[in-house]
Amino acid sequence: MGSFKLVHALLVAASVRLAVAQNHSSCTEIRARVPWTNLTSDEKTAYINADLCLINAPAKSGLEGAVTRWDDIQWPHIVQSATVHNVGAFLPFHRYYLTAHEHLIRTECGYTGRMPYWDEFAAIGRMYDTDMFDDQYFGGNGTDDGTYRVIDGQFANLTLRWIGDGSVKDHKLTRMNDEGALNKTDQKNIDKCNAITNYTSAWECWSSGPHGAGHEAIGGIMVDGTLSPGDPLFYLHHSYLDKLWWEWQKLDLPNRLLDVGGPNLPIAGTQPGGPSGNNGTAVPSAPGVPENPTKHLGGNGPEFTDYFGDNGGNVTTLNHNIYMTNILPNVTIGQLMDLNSPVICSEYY
Ligand SMILES: *[C@@H]1O[C@H](CO)[C@@H](O)[C@H](O)[C@H]1NC(C)=O
Ligand SMILES: *[C@@H]1O[C@H](CO)[C@@H](O)[C@H](O)[C@H]1NC(C)=O
Ligand SMILES: *[C@@H]1O[C@H](CO)[C@@H](O)[C@H](O)[C@H]1NC(C)=O
Ligand SMILES: *[C@@H]1O[C@H](CO)[C@@H](O)[C@H](O)[C@H]1NC(C)=O
Ligand SMILES: *[C@@H]1O[C@H](CO)[C@@H](O)[C@H](O)[C@H]1NC(C)=O
Ligand SMILES: *[C@@H]1O[C@H](CO)[C@@H](O)[C@H](O)[C@H]1NC(C)=O
Ligand SMILES: *[C@@H]1O[C@H](CO)[C@@H](O)[C@H](O)[C@H]1NC(C)=O
Ligand SMILES: *[C@@H]1O[C@H](CO)[C@@H](O)[C@H](O)[C@H]1NC(C)=O
Ligand SMILES: *[C@@H]1O[C@H](CO)[C@@H](O)[C@H](O)[C@H]1NC(C)=O
Ligand SMILES: [Cu+2]
Repeated sequence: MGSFKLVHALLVAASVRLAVAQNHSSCTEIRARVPWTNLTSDEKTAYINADLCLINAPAKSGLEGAVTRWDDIQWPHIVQSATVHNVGAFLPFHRYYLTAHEHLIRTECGYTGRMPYWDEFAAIGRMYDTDMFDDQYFGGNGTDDGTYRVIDGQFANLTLRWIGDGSVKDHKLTRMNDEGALNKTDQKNIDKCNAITNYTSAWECWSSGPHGAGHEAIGGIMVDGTLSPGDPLFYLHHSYLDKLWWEWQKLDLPNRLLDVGGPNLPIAGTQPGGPSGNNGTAVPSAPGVPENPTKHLGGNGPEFTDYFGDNGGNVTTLNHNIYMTNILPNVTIGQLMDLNSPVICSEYY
């Protein structure tokens, strides 16, 4: 087959896949997202079991080094680490990433309940007034023996594989709780971000404020910018952050369904692997996190920039391509702006 024909066949195959996926999620019934504490105990158990199902299922991605389906779902975040953080696509990418995880637990692990988020605002000053960290659910803090390994709960001794450069080095799930970090999502910080009337400044407000709250309150793997989805709590935290963005959008919905912006390449020096972040200096690892390689994946390689779709510019647009490896089809940011529209089809309560 000539190369033109091959490309054409690939494009046809891609567009058919996209159509099927969109038909599949035509959004006849909007799915609810509720605080973890509002799930019924049956839903809580089913949700934990669905994540365990991914953890125990063999990888399907074909990636060298991937052993489980949990490794597969961590991969989109690793392979694009420098392309989806410190950029305008930060929030849209993570919105779609939540849906990718939801898609896997529903279609491959039989989860039928509501999706939980961690209500971090409600947890300020009483982080442990919840059953979330109990033995039957996510488990608690890491050990105090200097390894910070999680040794209780349903994810005790969970083995993770990827490190930041996409190579494999087995390590255990770690946590190092810092309850005070939840204050980064207090009323003052939420009000500050909500007072901003353009996305270009608002995304930075969440990124530098409330985003840190849940990551740092849990600690360990959760504070590693690349590897954090290794902790099942990641999805509950990012769902809370996504809710903050959606609540801001709803303050002026018609305009904010169309408002994106910000750089489409990481701000220089903010991310290893980014345009000038990759200056040969390894970012020091947080305690309990595997050694952080100098070079993270993503950034400004042609395999990413050719597909940005931002009309050749350096500003993130609605046309920007969001990539979920082979878990869900590529979509544009425009398709992710409305939480109630077919691709996400969800609402926060
Ligand atoms: C998707 O749904 C539309 C409208 O119902 C239909 O015309 C189309 O053939 C479907 N596409 C696929 C790939 O099933
Ligand atoms: C969690 O563990 C870390 C490190 O072992 C420790 O500094 C911190 O105080 C612990 N937090 C709680 C709430 O026990
Ligand atoms: C986790 O590993 C520790 C140390 O190897 C071991 O003592 C403990 O029994 C393990 N826990 C589970 C639930 O596997
Ligand atoms: C966080 O807020 C709580 C409740 O308002 C307060 O008790 C605590 O001292 C604050 N912690 C930090 C680190 O600011
Ligand atoms: C966006 O909002 C920020 C903060 O309110 C403001 O400083 C900036 O000028 C605004 N940018 C545009 C393009 O309106
Ligand atoms: C895009 O590039 C122009 C020209 O170099 C620069 O003025 C602008 O600040 C850049 N925008 C972003 C979001 O990086
Ligand atoms: C390299 O970048 C890091 C941030 O990623 C910065 O802290 C460091 O100072 C830079 N080093 C040099 C030599 O520019
Ligand atoms: C999806 O996006 C990725 C990276 O941005 C690109 O490499 C890939 O070819 C795209 N896939 C399709 C089917 O367009
Ligand atoms: C969650 O539970 C709280 C406390 O019982 C209740 O006030 C709230 O309405 C519930 N929310 C949902 C979405 O069920
Ligand atoms: Cu992330």
